[in-house]
Amino acid sequence: MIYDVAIIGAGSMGMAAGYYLAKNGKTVALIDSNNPPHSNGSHHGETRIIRHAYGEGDSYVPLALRSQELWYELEQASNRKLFHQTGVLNIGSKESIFLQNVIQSVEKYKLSAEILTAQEINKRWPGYHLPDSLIGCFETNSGVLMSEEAIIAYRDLAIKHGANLYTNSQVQHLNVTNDLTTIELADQHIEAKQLIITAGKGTNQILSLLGYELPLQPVRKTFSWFEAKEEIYHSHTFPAWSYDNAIEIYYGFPSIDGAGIKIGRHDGGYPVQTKETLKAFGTYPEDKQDVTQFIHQYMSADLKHKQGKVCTYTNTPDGNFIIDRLPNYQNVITACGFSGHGFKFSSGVGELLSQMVIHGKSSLDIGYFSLDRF
Ligand code: PYC
Repeated sequence: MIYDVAIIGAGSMGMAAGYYLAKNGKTVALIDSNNPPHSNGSHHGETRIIRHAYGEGDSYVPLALRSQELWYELEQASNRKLFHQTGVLNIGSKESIFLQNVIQSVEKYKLSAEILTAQEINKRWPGYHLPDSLIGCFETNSGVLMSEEAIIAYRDLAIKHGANLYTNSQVQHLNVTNDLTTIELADQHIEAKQLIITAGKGTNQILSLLGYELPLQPVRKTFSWFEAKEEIYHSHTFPAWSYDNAIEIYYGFPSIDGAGIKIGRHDGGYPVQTKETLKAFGTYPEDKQDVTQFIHQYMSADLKHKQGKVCTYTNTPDGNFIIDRLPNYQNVITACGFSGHGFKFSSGVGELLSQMVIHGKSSLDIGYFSLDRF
C-alpha cells in the first residue's frame, strides 16, 4: 500500500496532524522512535500553558485562538478533560517587551483581559507577593492544557480514523522523489505520497538523510513541583502565569488534582546533542535553586520542593517556529524548532499541516514560520 502521508515524529505536532489527516480521509503512517506519550521529548510533565495574548509577538494570536477552538473540539471528540480555564496572568516589569507584546495582542485582537498593579494582584491572589515594580496582564479565557492526555486523545482518534502507528521505530533509510517517499524501519518498508517531519529534537537527524540541516539547538530544561496550600493555589482559584523582567523568564501552573504548583525557568538551559541522554534533575545546582528562589521571593517562603524533571526545548535562533516545505522537496513539510513554547499550538499546527497536505496551503498566514528567514 502507498500511504497518502507518512509522518516521522508522532509527538504533539505529528500526532495532531495524523488525526486531522485521517479524519479527512487520508491514509496515514505515523512513525515514532518512542511510544508517545513518553518522557524523552517535549510533551511530558502533565501540563502546558495556553496563552492567547502573546508575549513572543502578536502574529501568533490567530493561531493561538484557532488552537483553543480545536482543544475544545478535541475534548468533545475524545470525551477527556484536556483544558482548565484558569486564565493566565502575565507578570512583568514595565520594560518587558514580552509584557508589551501581551498588551498589544489584547488591544489588537480585543481579548478579554485586564491590567493589574502588583498590589491588585497580591490582593486578588494571596499566593503572590509581588513588589510594586511589577505589573500584570490577566487574560481570562486561556489556561492549562493536559499535554500527555491530549496526545493520548489524538493517538486514539487518529487510530480510530484508520491511521497506522509504528512505535519504537527508528528511520534507517529515507528516499524522496517527486511523487514517492520510501522509509525503511528495522522491520518495515513504508511508502507514501507526501512526508511530514515533526521529529522535535531529532529533526536534523531525519533531515540529514535528505542532505539538509536546519539551525536547531536542543537544550536541556528543567521544571519542578512545589507543595502548595490547595485553598490558595488550586486551579479553581489560582491562574497559570508567566513572568518576564527583561532578564529572566519563568512560568508556572496552579495545583491541578493535588499535584502541587509547577514552575520552570524558560530562558537559559544547557545545549545538548540530539541523542544525548539528559543529565538527571539536580545535576546542576540551579535546577532547584532558580525556581526555589523565585517561589520564595514572589510567592511564599514556606513552599517545599516536591520533585523536578528534565525535558528538551528545540530552539531556533530567533525563538520562532519553522513550518515550511523543504526547498527542493515540495512533497516534504517540516514543522520544528518550537523553542519551548509550541505545545499550546499543536492542535492548530496539526490542522495547518493537514491543510498543507490536502489543499496545498494553510488557511492561516504562516509566512513568519518560513525557512527563508535564515
Ligand atoms: O509557552 O507558556 C509557555 C510555556 C510554559 C512552559 C513552557 N512554555
